[in-house]
Amino acid sequence: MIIETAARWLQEANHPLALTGAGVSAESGVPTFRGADGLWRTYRAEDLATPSAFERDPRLVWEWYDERRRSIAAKSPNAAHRILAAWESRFPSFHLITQNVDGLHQAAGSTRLVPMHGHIWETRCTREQVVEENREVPLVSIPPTCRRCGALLRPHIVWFGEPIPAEWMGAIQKLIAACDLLLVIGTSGIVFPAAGFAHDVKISGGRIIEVNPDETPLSDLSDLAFRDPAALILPQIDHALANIH
Ligand code: BV8
Repeated sequence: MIIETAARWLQEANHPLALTGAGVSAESGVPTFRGADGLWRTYRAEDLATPSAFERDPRLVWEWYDERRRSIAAKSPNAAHRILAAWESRFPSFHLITQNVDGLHQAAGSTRLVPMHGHIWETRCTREQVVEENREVPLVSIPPTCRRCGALLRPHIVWFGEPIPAEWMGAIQKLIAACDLLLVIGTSGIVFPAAGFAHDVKISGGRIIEVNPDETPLSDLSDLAFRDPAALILPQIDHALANIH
C-alpha cells in the first residue's frame, strides 16, 4: 500500500528531488562510512577526510583513497542507481543530490545531479587548483603530483571542515527551495549540511520519503519510511508508477 502512495506522490510532485548517501551504493558492494565496514585500518573517515590529515600525512590519506578507488573501480551501479537515472526521463523536473564520491550515479546515467562532496576520480592541484580526471588504478605514484608544476595533487573531494563549493551549494539551495517531494535514500543523516536538507523541505511544506533499513535522525521528519534496502524498494515504486493512470 505505501509503495502505491509513494508512486502517487512522485507522480503528483512538481519538483521531486532525491538526496542519496553511502547506503545507495551498499548493494553495489561499496562499504558505507558508519556501518560495520566503516573503518580503514584503525581510522574513521572523519580522521582522514580532513585538510589537517592531508597536511600531516598526504601519503596516508592518498593510500586510503587509492584503496577505495581500487575497490570502487570493480563495482557497478545497482538497481537503485539505475532507477534514479531512469526517473530523469520520466520526470522532467527530477533532480538528484548525492553525498557519494564513488561516481556510481554518473555511471548509471544520472546527469541532473549535484555531487556535493566531489568525485573520487578527480584530483585538484594544490597550487594551480586545476581539476582533472584521474582513473589510474592503482595510482602510478603516491602521493600524486602535478605534471605541470610538481605540486601535490589532492582528491577533488570536500573534506570535513571544508565548505561545499559555492556553485554546488547555490544549485542545492534552488532545488531545496522548489522541492515539494524529497526522497532521502541511504543516508545516516549525520553529516551537515546534507543532513539539514530534509528539515528545510519540511518547513516549506514538502513531503519526505525515507528509504533506509535503519532509523535515522531524519526519520521523525519523514511522511513515509521504507525500512528496506534501496535496491529493493526503488524498483517496486517504479513498477507501481507504471500502474498509475
Ligand atoms: C562544513 C567526502 C562548514 C569524504 C564527506 C566540527 C568541525 C568541523 C566541522 C563540523 C564539526 N561538527 C560538525 C561539522 C560539520 C561537518 C559534519 O557534519 N560533521 C559530522 C561528522 C557531524 N560537516 C562538514 O565539515 C561539511 N562542511 O560544514 O563546512 C564551513 C563553512 C564555511 C567555511 C568552512 C567550513 C563537509 C562535510 C563533507 C565531508 N565529506 N565525504 C570522502 O568520502 O572521502 S562526508 C561522508 O559522509 C561521505 O560523503 C558520506 O556520504 C557522508 C555521509 O554519510 P552517509 O552517506 O550518510 O553514509 P553513512 O555510512 O553514514 O550511512 C549510510 C546509511 O545507509 C545508513 O543509515 C545505513 O542504514 C543506510 N543503508 C545501508 N545499506 C542500505 C542503506 N540504505 C538504503 N539501502 C541500503 N541497501
